Amino acid sequence: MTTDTQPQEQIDGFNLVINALKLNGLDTIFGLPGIPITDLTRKAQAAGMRVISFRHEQNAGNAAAIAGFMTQKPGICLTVSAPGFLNGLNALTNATTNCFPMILISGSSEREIVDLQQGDYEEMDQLAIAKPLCKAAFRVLHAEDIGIGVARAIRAAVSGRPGGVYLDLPAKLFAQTMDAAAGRNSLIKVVDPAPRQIPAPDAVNRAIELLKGAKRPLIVLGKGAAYAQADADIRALVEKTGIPYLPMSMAKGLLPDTHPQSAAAARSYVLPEADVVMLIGARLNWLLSHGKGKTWGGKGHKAWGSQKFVQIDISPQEADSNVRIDAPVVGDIGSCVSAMLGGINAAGGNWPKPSADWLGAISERKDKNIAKMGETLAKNPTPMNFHSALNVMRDIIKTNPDAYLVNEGANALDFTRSIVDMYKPRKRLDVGTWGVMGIGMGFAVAAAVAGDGSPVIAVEGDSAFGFSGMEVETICRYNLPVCVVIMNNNGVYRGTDVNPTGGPDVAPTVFVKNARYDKLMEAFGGVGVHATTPTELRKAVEEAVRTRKPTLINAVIDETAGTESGRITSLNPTSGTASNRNKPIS
Ligand code: OXT
Ligand code: ADP
Ligand code: MG
Repeated sequence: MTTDTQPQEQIDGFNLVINALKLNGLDTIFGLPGIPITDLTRKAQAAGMRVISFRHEQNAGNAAAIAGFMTQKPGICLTVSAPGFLNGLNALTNATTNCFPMILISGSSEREIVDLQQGDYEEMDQLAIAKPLCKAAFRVLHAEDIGIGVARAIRAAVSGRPGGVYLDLPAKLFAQTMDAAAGRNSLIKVVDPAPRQIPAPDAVNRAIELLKGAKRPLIVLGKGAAYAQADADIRALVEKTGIPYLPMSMAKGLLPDTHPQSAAAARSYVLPEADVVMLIGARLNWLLSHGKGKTWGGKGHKAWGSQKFVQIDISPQEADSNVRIDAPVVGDIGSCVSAMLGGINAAGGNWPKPSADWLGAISERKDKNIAKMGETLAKNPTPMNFHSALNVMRDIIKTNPDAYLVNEGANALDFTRSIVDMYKPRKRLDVGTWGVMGIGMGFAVAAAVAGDGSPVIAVEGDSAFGFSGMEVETICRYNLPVCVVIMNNNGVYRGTDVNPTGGPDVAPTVFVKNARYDKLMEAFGGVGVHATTPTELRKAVEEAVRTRKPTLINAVIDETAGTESGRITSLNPTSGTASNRNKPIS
């Protein structure tokens, strides 16, 4: 018999956080334990959540970010206070820059001590530091507010333009208890976390009219289009209009790269020549040369100043950020593309297909570039170079189109992007908007854990790999089907720089020559392979894909093969002139 004097069932902060996440279908935590969140990781695992423990928080954060991109659910990264929080913050900021939804949850020190700056263990005003670097930041002080805090974080991460959210949970919160029934009742299952945003019909009509009048239209697909998971409608829009399209790096595979309308192999031709460009989930930032300048023809080019832009984007502030947008269509890509399709279908057989001249000219450029690349790929030089190694990766992805391809580096990135065709959406995961090194192993782990079960191949520059390389232990620990291929050219961009003073230090871009990265994988029980020829590389990657064993292949690349900064040499302040690169400041 129950009496008033019997203690009520209690629930603590730990369990409220776990239950709030689980209630919202967030069943995986990428993190790194320690004070004050060690028990949170233990209890989360005990409660059936997948807890993936990393060796550095930045990698856990990158995993959470890309899991968010792949699933449209915010990826969860969990860190300790101050230093752990700061390690995670890099990934949170990168996620926000890339419009990936994630929530960084960090334990923090006692508010009273932090605010009086009395020197607590790992003292830091984390909320204030996170605020300018992410989309939203919240702190929860009372157990009864945990449900609200988690709900707000979820909504902020995935609604509108997705991004990173910081959730600050002070140590004291976890031990707070409250009545269990009231606690359960305080949790919120978020209804419609990313509400559709229907575009205004007049905006859709304006865009359709502009496209209809185009002589040389072009569609640019960005990673926002990949994120939106409106794959079938986007394909229908491209195919029904017959408009050539250019995929940005992480939109490769949204339509297969072998699609006849892909203009990827004629990039430098189509950007300046198009008269109407429709951007779908792509910003006119540096990756598109801000929509102006030489890439777009520049002054003197016949199209200069007369190009028109349609931009489909969920952010109303994106339009006009770099050039005039003549027809902004604001809404979620699924709704916008479906509305555009409505207008195109209404036109029926009257929809004007792009002129044969335009399509013919693109085909000509494409064929030329593809033939040129074919010739280069057919060569088999000794030592192996980027092309002969990536020719192998190109075949592997062709026969395993479901595999995820993680990619970072400079030459290792740029060559892979243009050589390795993608066939399925959201399979190419790379350095994104910031061109940031260090996403490699975090992305690879997330693709293996939060993806569709397909194997993961990470093509890494040797420098790029170094930023997250210790996570090969994580890959082995969880026995993930990840095959890391290191394009080892002995350094950043190439391995041939010399110290002009003749002193004992090597040049800043050069690493230990002939390093055996494969041994690193072997140290943790994975498979390590040293590959010096395309045949050895092919055999090793095929074996890794077949067995799904954690594998690292040290692909030895000609150290003279790379170029400064890959394809973005022009962004270097001392651009191009190798001769003045070594000169000291006088
Ligand atoms: O039309 P044209 O004729 O121009 O031809 C184009 C296409 O039409 C054609 N193409 C094709 N031809 C035939 N067939 C097919 N299928 C085909 N597809 C395309 O090919 C060309 C090129 O096409 P693309 O690539 O589409 O066009 P383009 O002009 O290159 O596009 C422009 C861009 C800007 C969109 C593109 O270049 C791009 O996306 N670039 C991204 C670049 C980027 O983000 N780079 C990474 C940063 S570099 C630097 O910052 C690095 N750091 C510093 C650092 C960083 N980043 N982060 C942190 C935390 N710390 C430090 C470091 C340390 S890189 C780096 C490490 C480098 O060393 P590694 O050892 O890791 O790497 P290696 O260089 O390998 O040694
Ligand atoms: P890329 O680097 O591939 O060119 P960007 O990251 O520059 O792509 O651009 C992505 C754009 O997509 C952002 O402006 C973002 O607001 C937009 N976006 C992201 N998700 C959606 C969505 N579901 N609906 C509409 N726009 C979206
Ligand atoms: Mg290198």
